[in-house]
Order: sequence, then structure tokens, then C-alpha cells
Amino acid sequence: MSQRIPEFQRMQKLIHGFSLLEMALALVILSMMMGWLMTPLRVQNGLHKYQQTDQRLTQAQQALLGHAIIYHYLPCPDADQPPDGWENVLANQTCTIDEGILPWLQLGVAATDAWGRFFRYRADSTFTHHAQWFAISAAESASNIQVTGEAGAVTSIPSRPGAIILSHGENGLGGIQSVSGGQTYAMSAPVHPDEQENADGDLVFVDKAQQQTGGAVFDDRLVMLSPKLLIQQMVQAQRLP
Ligand SMILES: [Ca+2]
Ligand SMILES: [Ca+2]
Repeated sequence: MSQRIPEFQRMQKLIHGFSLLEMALALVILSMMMGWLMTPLRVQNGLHKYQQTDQRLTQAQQALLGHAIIYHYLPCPDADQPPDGWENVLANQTCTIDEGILPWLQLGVAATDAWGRFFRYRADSTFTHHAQWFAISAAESASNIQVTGEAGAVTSIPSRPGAIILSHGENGLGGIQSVSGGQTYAMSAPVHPDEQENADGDLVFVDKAQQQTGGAVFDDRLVMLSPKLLIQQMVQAQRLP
């Protein structure tokens, strides 16, 4: 009996030793597995945000069509700082600005992309005049908005979009951060030349796949509103001709 007790203690020590070693091994394996798992999760999460943003852009595009059917014109951009979600119109029934923030409250859509930044919105003045409603004959060649694709190829000719809605993507460069505590936060200027094109407030925009050139990333997302689609929807709803 006296010999069995130390033996039992030795066994107990051995078991404790094993469990500590096992635990350490298990932790190492677990942390490695977490590392392997987290990377695809991060990628998945990033992808999900792009999908969510694309979905919101499509909804905003649909809401623009709905707005045109109800009111016979596209809404003006929101020119307020900070933006309040409603268009800004001058006394002469034209827009305060041609390019600004998508008036999300007026359209009843999400205020921001999946990264919490407002959508950039430009609409051609032919379609936003609140008193002179556009005609089918004028709509086709009215717009001067131009969208180029890969390697500068123009994708929007012959039918130039009546409006575009743009998300500045994951990097958000050139965009406006959403309001927090009554304050808006402007993002830094873009580095990629095509992102600069999307943030410079002129009539030219770029819509292409994600691209990284050195340290410069292009990750913007854009939807166009074709005048043909606009007219087709308005004719179908008997709002034109
Ligand atoms: Ca971007
Ligand atoms: Ca531009």
C-alpha cells in the first residue's frame, strides 16, 4: 500500500503534465485555425459589403425611376452641408447643383453605402427641371454625362446616362462620411487617377472592375440611369408621351 501511493501520485503528475502539454498544443492549433478561418471571413465580409452596396445602388436607381414616374422629373442633388437627405432647388425650379449627395430621404432609400458614406449623385439638368418636363425627343441626346470603362473606353455612348449614383467603395476616398453627432466627415482625396475622375465633380465618371496599381486602388461602384430605361418606364406608366 505504501508503495502504491507514490506511484499513484506519479501517475497523477504525469496526467497533469499531459493535460498542460495537450492544452498548449490545442491552443496553438486553435489559434492557427482561427487565423485560417479569419482570413476568408474578412474577405467574405468585404465581399458582403460590396454586395450590400450594389444592392443599395440598384434600389436607389429604381427609386429614381419611381420618382420620375410620380413627379415627371428626377430629384435634384442634396446640396446641404451636412446633407439632410432632401434635394435643393432654386426659385427658378432648377437644381442648386448638378452633382451632390443622393437625396435619400426623398427617395426613401438607404442613406449610405455599406461603409457608412453618402452616395454621390449627378443628374443632367434636362431631367431635373421641376417645371419644364422633358420630352421623349429631347431625352436621348440630352445628357452630357459620360461614363468610361476599362482603359478609358466610353461605355455610355450613344445613350448617355440621365443620372449616375456612385459609391466611393471600401476606401471611400473622395467621398463624404455619413453624419455622426451632427458632423460630416470628408474623406481624403483619391490617389488612383480613375478615382480622382469620380471625385472631381465634372461630367466624366469611370465604371470598371476593382484595380490596384502600386499603392493606388480603384474600388468605386457606379450605376447609370439610361434615358431609354427612364422613358420606357414612364411610357409604361402612361406618364409619357
Ligand atoms: Ca474608392
Ligand atoms: Ca469626373
